[in-house]
Amino acid sequence: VIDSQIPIKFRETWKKFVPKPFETKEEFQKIFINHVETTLARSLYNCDDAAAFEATALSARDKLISSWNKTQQKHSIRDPKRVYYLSLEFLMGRALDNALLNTETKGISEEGINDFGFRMEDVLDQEPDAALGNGGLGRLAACFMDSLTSTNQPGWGYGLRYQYGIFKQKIVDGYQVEQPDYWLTFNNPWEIPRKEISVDIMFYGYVRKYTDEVTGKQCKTWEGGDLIKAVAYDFPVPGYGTKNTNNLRLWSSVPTSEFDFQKFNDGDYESSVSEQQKAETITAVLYPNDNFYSGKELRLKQQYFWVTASLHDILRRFKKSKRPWKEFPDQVAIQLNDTHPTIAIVELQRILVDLEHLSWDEAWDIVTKTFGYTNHTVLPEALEKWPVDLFGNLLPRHLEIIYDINLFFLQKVEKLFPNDREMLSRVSVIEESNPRQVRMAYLAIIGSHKVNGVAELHSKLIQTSIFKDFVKIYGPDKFTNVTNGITPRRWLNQANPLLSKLISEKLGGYGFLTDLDKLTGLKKYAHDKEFQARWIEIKNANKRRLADLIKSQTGIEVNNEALFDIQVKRIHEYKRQQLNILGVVHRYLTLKAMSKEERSKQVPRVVIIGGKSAPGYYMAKVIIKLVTSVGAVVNNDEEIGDLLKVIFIEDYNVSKAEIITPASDISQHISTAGTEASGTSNMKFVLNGGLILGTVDGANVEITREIGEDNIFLFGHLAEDVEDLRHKHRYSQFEASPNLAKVFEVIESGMFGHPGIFTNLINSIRNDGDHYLVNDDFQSYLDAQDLIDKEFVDKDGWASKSINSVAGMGFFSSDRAILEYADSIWNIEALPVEES
Ligand code: T68
Repeated sequence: VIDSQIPIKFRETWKKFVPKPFETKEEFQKIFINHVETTLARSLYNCDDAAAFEATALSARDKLISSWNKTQQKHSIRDPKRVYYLSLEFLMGRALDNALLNTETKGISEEGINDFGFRMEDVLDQEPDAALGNGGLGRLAACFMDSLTSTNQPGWGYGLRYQYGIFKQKIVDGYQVEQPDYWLTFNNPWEIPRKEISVDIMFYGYVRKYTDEVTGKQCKTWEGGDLIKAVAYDFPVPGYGTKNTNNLRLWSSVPTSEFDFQKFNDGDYESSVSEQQKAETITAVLYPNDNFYSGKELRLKQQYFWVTASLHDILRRFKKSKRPWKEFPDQVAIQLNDTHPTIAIVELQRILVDLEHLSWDEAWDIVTKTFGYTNHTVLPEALEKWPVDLFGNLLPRHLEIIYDINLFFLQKVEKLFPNDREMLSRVSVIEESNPRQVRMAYLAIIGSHKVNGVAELHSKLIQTSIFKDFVKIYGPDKFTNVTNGITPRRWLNQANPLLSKLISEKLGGYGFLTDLDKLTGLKKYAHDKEFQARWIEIKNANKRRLADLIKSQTGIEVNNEALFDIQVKRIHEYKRQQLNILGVVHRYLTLKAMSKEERSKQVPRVVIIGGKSAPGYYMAKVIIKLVTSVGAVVNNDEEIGDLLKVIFIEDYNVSKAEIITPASDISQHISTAGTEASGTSNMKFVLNGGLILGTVDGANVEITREIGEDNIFLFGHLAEDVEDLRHKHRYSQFEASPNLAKVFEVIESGMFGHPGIFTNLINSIRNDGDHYLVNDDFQSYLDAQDLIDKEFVDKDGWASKSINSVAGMGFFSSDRAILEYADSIWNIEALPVEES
């Protein structure tokens, strides 16, 4: 066998025996049993739900691998320009239901396992979530993988294979407690270990100067550091309505064999084990912060490890084509999901200059044409800055290159703005603080050809605030917007099969799942009584499904007739769960003050809040405690009964979101204006027929435009007012809105437990400048809630709002977002693998 290829004369035989993916129930059953009996070494006497899950997943995987192979073969032959999506987080959730639905084999496989006495629901429930992300950013990457494949884009994702995903949240005595999420306890049927694909990654070491013997040029090389090996694990990403299957490649760290061997020879067994442990820690655990930067060396190691392994892989693929380096940007687009992979810009420049010996300018031209950078936040505490010393110690050559990139950049700025000294220090990649810091966002802008925000308002904000100097320097064309989206496959078809089916009946098939604009066809049914009735019945069924989950997790029975009011997302002061729960206390006080007669006229509510706090985020943890404490009082107040329930959903994650999202009447997206870059759960809730209570922030603005302002409950100050309000707080006395003052009073009276627990939370609003404008927006929030109560009574009116909203959601498909990236940033084209 030459060049690892089977000789031509044997290929016909080979092709004859290439496994055929299952198409019928019987073929599925055959493969399923084959996996139970051989892969799992079990039998019909020894096959529980867990084994059934594994065998079903392996059967689905076989099917995916066969289309994965075809896709990769086609890409190898045609060698199109590809995009590489670099993300430290991929919040994929469960894969089995998605794989079966996307390959349109759920029906036959369900019948297949039913014959053996299994229920699909129980089997799907065996799968642990792949929770390799924190929140919106990681879930966006997962939706983008689905859309890349479903729109046939040649593209791969690159990330890290953490052994521990985001922690599991337990509520103990009303407080959040974290438990490790070791998600790899059982075999992971979805991953294909590629132990043969490995890259040695260096850390620390020093820079050596030398003169090139051939050219006589002064060169630099980085050497003498510790080596750690990255090995590849591949995850097939199924698309819907296509034979394409893309790849998500996650890297795992292991010790280099060289290192081991030497230690072993020296008889130093113990320390060879400690090397092993050191290597494994790099990809051991996901950092559990959302929208917060913490400058830990291990985090920088993760970033460099991942980026370098990925770039190495990308370059190897490019080199096979034997094209000249200047064609690299015609073949490769790399998207930076936030600043986490920014070091890729420096690493590529280093490879091209130090190892491939291109001139600085040639190399830099290639680099800047290759990268695009997506910004996900304007919050100052979330912007990555690395202390120069820490950086230079771990990556000495990279720090030098950053200095050079910065020098050339500042020279350019000086030419453009010769009299503006301040500008130079404002835009320098190095912040002259103590300690000095490397500003990763600035480096990402300088090294990319396009910078985008994730919703219109956010993209406008970054251009006028944190990056405004860069707009002056580069002109407006470098900055653009690509509004986020969500995949309708998971977030409608999978999460809400009943609604998906009803829509397909009306629109003549499931074409809307790949062309979401087709939903406009629902408009004409918005006032159709019969359709409204079915619409409402589906919402009720989804509410019952959530009520069952609540019952099983908390023991609390909720009234299905009640208005389900949901806020699920990471707990963060800027997302303002405190506003929600303070509003709940106000509602409780109002109900308590009513006569029985008045009470009987009120709309019952179930307030559902869920989400994780970063383990070290004190104030977010206090907010959780307030929610659970209010729940403990309200839920046991017999006078109130079903009129108000307050539920905290423990351990909110992707698979719970699939139950929760279809069940809302109202969901809350109430961030302080200008702080939530986009939000994506807002899109998920509306797509599932829930209405929104929200601020004029992030993608809420565009959702309003698409569905009509009569179909959304907006409140609060605008982003343009925020700066003035904060300024005012610094110089004038706090004036509590009377309703908020009352709420503070009862919390301080001890109604919800020892008031000391909540002192700091109340003080952050009353005494410390109310940075998130809780007080400023409080009355407006209560007014919006009153309006909701009023409108909810009119069931048909509400249903028509809901139908019209869904009809307007086409724009928020992540397919649309991916096509915008493909067109305006990546310059790539779809390459479908035809039916064979
Ligand atoms: C979110 N960001 C935005 N960050 O908050 C949200 N941060 O508005 C937006 O819709 C979403 O990104 C997608 O664009 C995050 O989720 C993080 O999780 C994160 C992780 C590490 C460090 C900083």
